Amino acid sequence: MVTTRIPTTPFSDQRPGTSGLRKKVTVFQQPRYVENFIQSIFDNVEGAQGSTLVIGGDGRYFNDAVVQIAIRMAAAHGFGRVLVGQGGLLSTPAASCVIRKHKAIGGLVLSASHNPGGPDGDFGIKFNMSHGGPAPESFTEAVFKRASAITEYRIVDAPDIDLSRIGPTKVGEMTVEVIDPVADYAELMEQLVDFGKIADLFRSGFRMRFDALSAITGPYAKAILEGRLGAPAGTVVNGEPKPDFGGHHPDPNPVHAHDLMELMLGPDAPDFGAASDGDGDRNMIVARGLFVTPSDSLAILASHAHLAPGYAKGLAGVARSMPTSRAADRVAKKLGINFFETPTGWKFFANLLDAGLITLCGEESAGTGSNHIREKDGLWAVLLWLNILAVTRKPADQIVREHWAAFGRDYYTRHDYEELETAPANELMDALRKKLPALPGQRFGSLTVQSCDDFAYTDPVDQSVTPKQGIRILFEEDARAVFRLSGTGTSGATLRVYLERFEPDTDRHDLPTADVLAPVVQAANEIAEIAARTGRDEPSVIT
Ligand code: VG1
Ligand code: CO
Repeated sequence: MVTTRIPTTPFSDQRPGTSGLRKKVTVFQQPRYVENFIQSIFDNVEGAQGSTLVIGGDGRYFNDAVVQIAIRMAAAHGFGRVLVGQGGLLSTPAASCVIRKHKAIGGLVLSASHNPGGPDGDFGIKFNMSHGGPAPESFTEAVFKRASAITEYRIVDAPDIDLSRIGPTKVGEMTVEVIDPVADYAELMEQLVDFGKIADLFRSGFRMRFDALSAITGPYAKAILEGRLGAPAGTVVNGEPKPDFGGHHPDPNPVHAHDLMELMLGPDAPDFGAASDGDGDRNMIVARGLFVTPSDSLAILASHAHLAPGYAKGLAGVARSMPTSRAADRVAKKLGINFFETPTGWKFFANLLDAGLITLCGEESAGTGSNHIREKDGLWAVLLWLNILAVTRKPADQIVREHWAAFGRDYYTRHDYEELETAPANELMDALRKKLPALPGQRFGSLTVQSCDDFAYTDPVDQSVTPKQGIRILFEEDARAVFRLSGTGTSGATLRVYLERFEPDTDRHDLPTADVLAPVVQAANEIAEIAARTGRDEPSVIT
């Protein structure tokens, strides 16, 4: 087999963001763009010779072409074996599971997650390390550095692999094994949650809808919920992964999963509703008549996890990303376990999980996970909820209300201002940063600023410091506003404003979220001068 060294010149925009490199498909389709980035990753993988590499993606447009390129480049780089999901598919959590189980050196996960797909949509490439989790900043920065100075990439001349057929094929010295994308993952789930009890629940007439949003989780949810747990056929809807996700945002939130929301808030709602995102690592949980915020879901899972076999011994600790509501903190305190607050992005949880400091972690953006892998895991969260419902036999909304009664309720919303021009968005953040020293004590409407800062994180395990991870403003009235710019968008800048207010009084747990948070929204808008600086009166998306 002939390895060819192809001369190339760098692209200046290959710096990975919150979760890998994400760009428009048309950007990735430029000649040498994919190859440059993959070579830059491989050049930073230590010990690649003879090792196992996992490759798979969420099936979006361009997935199949990039899988073939990656296989040919892996052979040229000296990997011994590639494990690739059938059809080039692997959900992000399944990729993490496969990397760990088969002791791979890492994995290429092809996805732009919740971003839209199709020829005019987005594509993405991320690298996961041997622990199964996203590469840390030190690695992604090294990749960027390499990509900025790359002069050649290596590739073998070989025909495309038939990805539809499970089994091994040789590409030069390297073996490519096409694997069932669901099997290893399903086996892991069975060790963590009580399949027998959940099957009993379905047998008792319990009904749910799982909306896969035409993305990767369809095959996983069908195999596990309908295949293994006996949920009636039709429980999983939009279960066929499509290259353009049927034209929708595969983002499981009340806005983009509106069909599910409508069903769950309507008169014919089943007992439980759930959805997942493009690459299967996010989850949305809806009780009958009640959307469960991801922040609440994390807290509820933390306080009930011991009901599932995988967590029966209790939790070592819980971590949440900084903008996630403080609901999980209260659970950790009550349980007397570790608690950590990390920057946005799953990569910051890996060290805590590896060191055994935490067992569960989550983000406000619908990501929840545990130490079973090193990624957030959409279907796992749904299964853990089902386990809890199966053991308690309580309706999901009752579980939520009882949680609020015990711990208080954190009203929570996020305002996203999408596709802003980059310069004014950066200026808004800079201006806000400059204001911080003068803010404490100032009053905005009915709220008074208690403290504020620009969040910097010191990793408790390796002591690495990550500055500028979002500006947080705490009000004396137990409210909080957080501002940060998205690191996953592909056009212009997206400003995310996270707003919350704590309400301990049970009599005030059934108020409309928008009403409770109106003063916080107003204060946040005023402090950051959002309308004046962005020219927007309204956010693009409110979740
Ligand atoms: C967003 C979310 C963040 C999440 C990241 C990747 O990042 O806010 O919580 O970890 O997406 O999720 P940002 O930088 O745009 O706010 V996924 O499911 O898109 O891989
Ligand atoms: Co995702």
